[in-house]
Amino acid sequence: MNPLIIVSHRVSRPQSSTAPGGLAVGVLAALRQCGGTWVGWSGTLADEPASSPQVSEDEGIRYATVDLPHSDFDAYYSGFCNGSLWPLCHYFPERFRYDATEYVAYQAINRRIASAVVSLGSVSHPIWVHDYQLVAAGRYLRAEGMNGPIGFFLHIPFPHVEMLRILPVYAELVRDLCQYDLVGFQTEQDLEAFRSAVRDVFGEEAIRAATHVVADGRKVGVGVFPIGVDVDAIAAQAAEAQSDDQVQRLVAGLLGRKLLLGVDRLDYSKGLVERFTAYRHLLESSPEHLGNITYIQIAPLSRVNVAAYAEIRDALEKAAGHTNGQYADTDWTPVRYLNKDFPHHVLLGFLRCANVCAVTPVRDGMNLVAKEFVAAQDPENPGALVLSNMAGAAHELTDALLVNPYDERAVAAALREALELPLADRRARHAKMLAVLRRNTIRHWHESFVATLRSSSQ
Ligand code: GDG
Repeated sequence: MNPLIIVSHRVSRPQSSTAPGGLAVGVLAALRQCGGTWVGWSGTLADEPASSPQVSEDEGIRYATVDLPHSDFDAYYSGFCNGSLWPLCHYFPERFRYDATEYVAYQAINRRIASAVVSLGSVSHPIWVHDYQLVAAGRYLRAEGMNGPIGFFLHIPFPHVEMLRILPVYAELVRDLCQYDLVGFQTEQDLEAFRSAVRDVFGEEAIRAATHVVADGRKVGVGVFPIGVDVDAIAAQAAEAQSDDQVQRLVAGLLGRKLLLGVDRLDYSKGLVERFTAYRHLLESSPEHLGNITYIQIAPLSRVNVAAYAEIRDALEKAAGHTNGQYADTDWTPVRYLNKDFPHHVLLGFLRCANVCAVTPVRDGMNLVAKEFVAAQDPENPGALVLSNMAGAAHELTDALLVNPYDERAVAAALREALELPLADRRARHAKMLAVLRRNTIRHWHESFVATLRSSSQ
């Protein structure tokens, strides 16, 4: 069986110091289990980068990385990817902007990464392209003669056509997605939204079947593949991390108080400003909790060159300062807001210590932190999960305390309920959520996608 080629914007090695992200966590788990080659950007920019990739091997995984050109990078990454597509897919039209030259740069980078794949010479190997940065790569891979099955998985939400069509080139984007043999989404809602776009571009006759759409006579497989986690590995790492120095320092710093934890890339889609306000409401409305809880928000910086991200950083610093200014005491800091990233096993150790985990994005494809929290908990005395109903994970983790993240008072009430939840209730909810995670692990995610992809071209 031909080994798999995985393609994503950024290749991130297990020991690299690059900013963390859900895609890297998922792709690495898939490659560790089934081997193959990971192709993408090296993280380096150059004036005239070589077109063929640098290939190396590490722990059974082959890495093929290319440098990208200075000239196109900003327009591609800060521009079309994170100024147009990211806000569009997360339903933030007010943050959306469009510049035709950025779209040209997007295509140029997609072509470059596709050429790197082609230069590996494995023309009939199955190729799995990941995420919104590389929608157009499939078109170039086909044009350059790759003749194996080519699949695409979208880690983030797919917007309904009524939102999508504010993008002037939306029809081209939908056509590009229809160049793949299989297009996968996190939830049924995302797939349904994709169908709305295909219907708009290709007409009603394009969407007669559940498992595919027909675009200009081409059959394109479609499916829902919710990303999962490796439950046993997380449980083991989280338990082992209890002896880690950073975890012990965190626990010592709590002085016996309950821990409310949030772990999110610093991004406006993660609902952090709303969550900080909700926490404030909780303190205002529950004097009995004053001095008894500490909210630690870990928010590693991401996309630091995009203006919207600097804005949210400022807003959060103000919000944390405001709450601490009003409520802090000589021996109590109500919110601790950390703009830094930690090794993944340390994070899992933190997640295990949390009494309550707040995962309240205003829109999220899946959200792996919610799943990692459940897997990291001690089943005998588990914490409680407060989860946004706008996260893909809410479709599976229905035994979390589900909230609308915009309803800040309701989030405050859910946080209070989570802090006060009796042990029997916590255990019952946790057992049900763990069972869901065990049915849909990370292995199931990539195996089912790749099996469907391999069969799509037979
Ligand atoms: C995209 C979609 C979808 C977080 N802080 C640190 C760190 N992390 C890890 C977490 C988790 C991952 O990064 C974040 O994953 P999420 O799923 O929460 O979010 P995105 O990065 O936005 O991911 C998302 C995902 O893709 C997968 O399909 O679920 O909806 O937006 O694993 O633990 N890791 C390290 N240090 C940190 O400080 N090492």
